[in-house]
Amino acid sequence: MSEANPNGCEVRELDIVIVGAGIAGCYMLYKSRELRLEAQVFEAGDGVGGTWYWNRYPGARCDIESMEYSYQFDKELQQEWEWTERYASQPEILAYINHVADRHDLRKDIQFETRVTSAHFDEGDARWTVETDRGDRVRACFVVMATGCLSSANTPDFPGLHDFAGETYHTGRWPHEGVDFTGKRVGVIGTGSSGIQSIPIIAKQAEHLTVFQRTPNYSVPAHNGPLDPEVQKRVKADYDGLRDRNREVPFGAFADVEGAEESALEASPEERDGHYERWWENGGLTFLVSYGDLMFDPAANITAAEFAQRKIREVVKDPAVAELLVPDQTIGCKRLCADTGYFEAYNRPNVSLVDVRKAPIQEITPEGLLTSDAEFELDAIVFATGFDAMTGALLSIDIRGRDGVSLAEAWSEGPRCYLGLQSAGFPNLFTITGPGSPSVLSNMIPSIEQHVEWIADCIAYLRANGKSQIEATVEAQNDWIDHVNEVADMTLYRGCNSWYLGANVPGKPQVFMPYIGVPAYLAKCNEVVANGYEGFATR
Ligand code: FAD
Ligand code: N01
Repeated sequence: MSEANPNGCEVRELDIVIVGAGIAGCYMLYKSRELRLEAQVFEAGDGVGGTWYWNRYPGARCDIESMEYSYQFDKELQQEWEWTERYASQPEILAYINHVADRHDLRKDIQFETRVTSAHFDEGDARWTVETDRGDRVRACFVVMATGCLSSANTPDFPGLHDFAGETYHTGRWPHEGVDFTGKRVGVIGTGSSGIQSIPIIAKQAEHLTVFQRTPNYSVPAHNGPLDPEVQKRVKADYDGLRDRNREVPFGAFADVEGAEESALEASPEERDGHYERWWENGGLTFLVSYGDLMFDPAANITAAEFAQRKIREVVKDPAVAELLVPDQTIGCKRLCADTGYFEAYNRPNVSLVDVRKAPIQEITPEGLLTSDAEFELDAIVFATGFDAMTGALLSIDIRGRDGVSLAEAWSEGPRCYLGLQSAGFPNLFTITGPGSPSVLSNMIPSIEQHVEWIADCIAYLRANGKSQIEATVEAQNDWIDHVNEVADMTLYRGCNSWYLGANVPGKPQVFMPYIGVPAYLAKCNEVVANGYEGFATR
């Protein structure tokens, strides 16, 4: 069945519309085809890959080891693919996703360079009408938002930004042809993971690099390097076993790195330092599981924080610069970073650090940047200022559910979701890694796969049972949000101005968004299904 849209074109009737062609959207398309659904993906970029398509800044790579940061649904691919480094670089991950798209012939159902602008639910026939910035208008039973948790770039609205005479870049919107900073005076604003990965590389190229830091961050050396063929062989010999073990640990990764259950406070200071030293040498995010209570007990956390602070003071030669770089917050409550030569970069004569917490950025001038106590002449500014995380991409689409209520209205005091999969009042609309799911507090590819499979199973269930609609109930959603908050309150995650809380975007409601703990979450999702989609109303 079809009708004419306002442009006189035919309105296509589909089973499912998928928004986004990152890791989530690509797999959702694959699963939709398995269910023989007529599917269409819309993607704003001109290629697949999402995060790995957009974030092409120098030094971009994953900080979950490549053998674990990968799809598991295609068992042959998992055996065939050879990662070259312990932590894969952005070009390698992008090549991997492109390979997946080719291998499964995904592109023919993806419309690139097309941004979805609205999705409206029609209660009369229980269909969503989806519109794009290219004038497409399609109708579908189901809509899956695979729009990404970290896809909506956040560029602070500094006065004068548009009058800057030099070049500006955002790490999450990096030019495909790359950028040559040779001979340039470069400013980087932001010292989160993107800043920490790119600063050492930009420092080597630029004539002078000025880093504008608001909050200093903890970072553990990644100790990246070529992937040991023996590690690759061992993992591949029991890949499913590793994936299963990862489902039983809180972050959904590192199951084979034996995290300690005991308290940091049980060890003597000498034992503790030796212990931390070994974890520091192991490198990366696993430092946070070196003791069992680092994210639960402030006194335990301080021991790890002080160790990491000491490391900064040991590396950075100028004591005043070192003090500026030493964080004063709980370690881990902002996302821990993994770096290659980050603190060492500040020992270079062409790198300087500016504290914009003390003297905030006032404006961008045509020649550079003005803080409340100095002016800096710059040829290029890099915004490593992060994302409107978890809700930004969803709320930039005009989504309207039952009774014409918009998602923006429903989420005006912060996102409200049941299991991060659905929001009450928006039937048949699913979110992949939505707020209230482990998402950004987990190894995201397995979390994405679990969501895609849950959604596909749900659609299959509806069809098998002659039902056409599913919607989270308000009660189940409220109970789940209370539970998300109770769990967060048992930890130290709320203790700083992180993007997990929305604190990085002025005016955003501050609500702790991700769910902490993969195993409990998986058990809940399975229980909901076993109880006939408990907490959801079907009709
Ligand atoms: P995305 O990859 O963000 O894809 C979403 C897609 O939707 C994008 O292509 C976007 O263009 C498209 N889109 C959004 N809105 C619209 C619209 N309205 N219309 C059309 N298209 C739209 N996670 C880890 O677990 N481990 C890591 O090591 C790790 N490293 C990371 C490094 C960086 C630099 C960043 C930014 C994130 C990292 N992440 C990491 C998180 C990463 O985002 C996820 O692991 C994963 O790639 C998300 O995939 P996705 O498909 O859900 O979303
Ligand atoms: O963004 P961020 P990101 N004035 O929000 C500063 C993933 N990721 O792109 O902390 C001055 O962490 C802001 O300061 P403050 C990962 O999940 C992973 O770096 O808000 N400064 C902060 O320093 C990560 O957590 C990798 O005070 C301003 C920085 O900008 C997530 O993506 C690599 C400012 C933003 O840091 C986001 O990381 C990259 C202002 N007005 C990303 N506004 C891996 O290594 C913001 N800032 C795998």
